[in-house]
Amino acid sequence: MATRSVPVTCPFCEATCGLEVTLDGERVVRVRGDADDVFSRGFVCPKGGSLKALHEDPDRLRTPLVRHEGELVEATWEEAFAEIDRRLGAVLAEHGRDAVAVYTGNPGAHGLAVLLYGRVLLKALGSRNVFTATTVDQMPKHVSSGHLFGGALTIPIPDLDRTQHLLILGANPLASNGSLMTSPDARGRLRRIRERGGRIVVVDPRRSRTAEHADEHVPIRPGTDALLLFALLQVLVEEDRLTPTEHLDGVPEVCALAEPFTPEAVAGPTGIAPETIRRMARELAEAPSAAVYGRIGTTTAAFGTLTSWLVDVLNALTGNLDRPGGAMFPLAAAGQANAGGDGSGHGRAFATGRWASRVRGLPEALGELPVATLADEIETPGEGQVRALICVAGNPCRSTPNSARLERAVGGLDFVLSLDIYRNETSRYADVVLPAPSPLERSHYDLAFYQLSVRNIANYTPAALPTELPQEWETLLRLTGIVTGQGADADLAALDAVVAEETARRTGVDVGEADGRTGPERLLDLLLRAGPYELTLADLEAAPHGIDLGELQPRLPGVLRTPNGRVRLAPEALVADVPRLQAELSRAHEGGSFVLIGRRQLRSNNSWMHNLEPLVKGKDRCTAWLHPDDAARLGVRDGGRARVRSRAGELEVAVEVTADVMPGVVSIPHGWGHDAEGVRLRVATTHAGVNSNLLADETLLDPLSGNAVLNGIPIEVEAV
Ligand SMILES: Nc1nc2c(c(=O)[nH]1)N[C@H]1C(S)=C(S)[C@@H](COP(=O)(O)OP(=O)(O)OC[C@H]3O[C@@H](n4cnc5c(=O)[nH]c(N)nc54)[C@H](O)[C@@H]3O)O[C@H]1N2
Ligand SMILES: Nc1nc2c(c(=O)[nH]1)N[C@H]1C(S)=C(S)[C@@H](COP(=O)(O)OP(=O)(O)OC[C@H]3O[C@@H](n4cnc5c(=O)[nH]c(N)nc54)[C@H](O)[C@@H]3O)O[C@H]1N2
Ligand code: SF4
Ligand SMILES: [Mo]
Repeated sequence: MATRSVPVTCPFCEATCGLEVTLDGERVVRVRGDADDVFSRGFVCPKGGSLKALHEDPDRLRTPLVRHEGELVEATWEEAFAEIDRRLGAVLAEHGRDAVAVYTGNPGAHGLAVLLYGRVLLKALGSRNVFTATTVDQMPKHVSSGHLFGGALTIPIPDLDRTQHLLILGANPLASNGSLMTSPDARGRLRRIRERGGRIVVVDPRRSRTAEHADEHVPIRPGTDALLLFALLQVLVEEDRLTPTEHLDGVPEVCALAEPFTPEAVAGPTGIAPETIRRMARELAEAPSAAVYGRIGTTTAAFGTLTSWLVDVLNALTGNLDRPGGAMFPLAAAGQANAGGDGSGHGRAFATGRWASRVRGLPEALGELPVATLADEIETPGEGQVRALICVAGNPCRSTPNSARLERAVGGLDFVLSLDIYRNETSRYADVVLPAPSPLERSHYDLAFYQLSVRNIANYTPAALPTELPQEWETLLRLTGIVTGQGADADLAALDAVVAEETARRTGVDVGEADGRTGPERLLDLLLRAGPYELTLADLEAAPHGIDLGELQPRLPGVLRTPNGRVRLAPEALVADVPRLQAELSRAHEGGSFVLIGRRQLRSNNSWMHNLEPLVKGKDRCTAWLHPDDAARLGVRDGGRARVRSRAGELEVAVEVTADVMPGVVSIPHGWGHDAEGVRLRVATTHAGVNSNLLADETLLDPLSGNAVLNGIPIEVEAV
């Protein structure tokens, strides 16, 4: 029988790999890496390979669900939208806009629909109670980048393909495939650094797979990376080894701040010997090119924003910011806020805290509030109390701190709407669930992640298969119609035309240029035309395996948007947080106490994709790692069980005894715990695991960004 192959871009992580999907009619024969993809060149990981399993998963929703006499039952789209109009309309009419909270999860960032039309809905809704997975992830990096460079998405990316020295803190690209560093086949790219004589150093409380493949693994006590980075800077200052990049303000100030953080002063809290820190600093300074790179382990931490800042301070003061082989600014083809401008780098001052959360008074950042306070906003009565939740492509009942408390809160809401492809731990509380097409049934362009890429790339792939489901952008527009009082049958074409007009106005391109297109394709065409390469969607359609726009180029100062067009290396907001860090120097560490960290896994994707047999088969991976010395002291055996307790909650978990984790540190992967009642995840429930976010404490935050502390949580451990 005749089969055909079509290229699609994998939407599951930040690597944007090209996949080759072989189809027989509408049946998927196989999925493999697309050897012709200009960026990934055939690389694929187990998750990408399971696209077929996801597409065919019988538990994946194909119709809306509406709660009827307490049960979620299948319904038509008309019934579902009528119910939303009635129930959401009532909450809005009675309690106002802030009574409706929105949570947007991670897959929302990996597709055009939610990126382009989610914001249309948010704007129409006008609620201040906007939450996303960003505050359990990388908000500190956005806030520090906003202060330093004037743009929350102006994030320097390690120039992986040219660097001769890579210092990685709290990232494990061999499992995660890279984050805030779009780099398909991160493993191959890292290997080539060593092959060309470069060096990789990994700072991690755990001997991760990336640490195993590095030149050096430096174990660190969780939550103390900012101390280490300040100490590296202190050594560079003391030894007169600074070679600052141009365009910097605040160099003397930041050097003065480093003074108390000597290697000797930080050795106790970090657990890293002073001579190791001195050697690390010298290697960084002496490398022909170097990039310091920090990720989840450094951002989901109490000093997340300071750590994110110090990563870039070190890059800037070693002359590696904005130079080949250092940390550079990508230039994306579409939608990048820092791409245009007059080249002067001038912009408005970046600010957070334009409003505060009602209950805990936590500052807004990037127009959202910390998800760690969502339960407070639901539980606490008063003007502005949250009474309804719209959850878009997210599973906060597994992915956010003290999820047991959040579940109780969500369970008590007047109305919950979930846009999700599964009935899972969060959508089981919904009154209405609206599904989306499978990734094979929608087009793809990675609007967000090409802005964070190690090469400049543009790749658009159309839907591989037709669908009977509405596209998710249409669903979001329909909801926009509902929250603006137009009812469930608003004219979608008219609404979409308004969105296109608005995009055209913002980008300065005539909307007529994209004639003949609708939906995300029209918006993308406009954004490409307005972009720095002046591409069109037709150009991308003519290049089904992508267009390589070349290696990263220096962009200072034009990439900046600061009031004086210079990098603000010592912004007041960050400087003001340094005394809190300094207090850590004198904090005694109790012997025998434990902290919890996570462990991302190659065959997992946060809290989902656990319903796909190819990814979960084999032995139970949701285990707690415990160091042999700790295990002996506690009387826990390999394969035995432990009870783990924190201020927030407790759980019981199978233990793996391994020297790959530091003494005093316990590592449990997040996103598991699929044995809840009311879910339809028949495979996942048989590999349920435990939910580590029962232990994560919603009161622990990085104050500058509102990001939750998900690594370095104080716990107690005992044998069961
Ligand atoms: N303890 C701990 N917690 C963590 C982390 C950690 O390291 N440790 N990591 C954090 C990070 S980095 C992140 S990003 C968050 C993720 O947090 P969330 O985004 O809340 O969780 P996900 O597990 O990504 O859930 C995604 C949901 O989207 C659904 N989905 C998938 N594709 C689509 C689609 O096309 N359309 C729609 N509508 N739905 C879809 C899935 O079924 C799933 O329910 O978790 C965070 N939580
Ligand atoms: N296979 C797979 N890929 C994924 C995901 C997934 O769930 N599965 N999730 C995607 C998402 S949403 C994201 S945000 C990215 C995240 O991508 P990464 O940031 O690379 O995520 P992790 O693999 O969790 O790596 C974090 C590392 O930090 C270490 N760590 C913990 N605490 C500390 C600390 O205090 N200091 C230091 N220095 N290290 C610490 C952990 O041991 C771990 O090795 O991955 C993405 N890719
Ligand atoms: S690395 Fe990421 S983008 Fe590439 S195949 Fe795997 S999940 Fe997909
Ligand atoms: Mo994430």
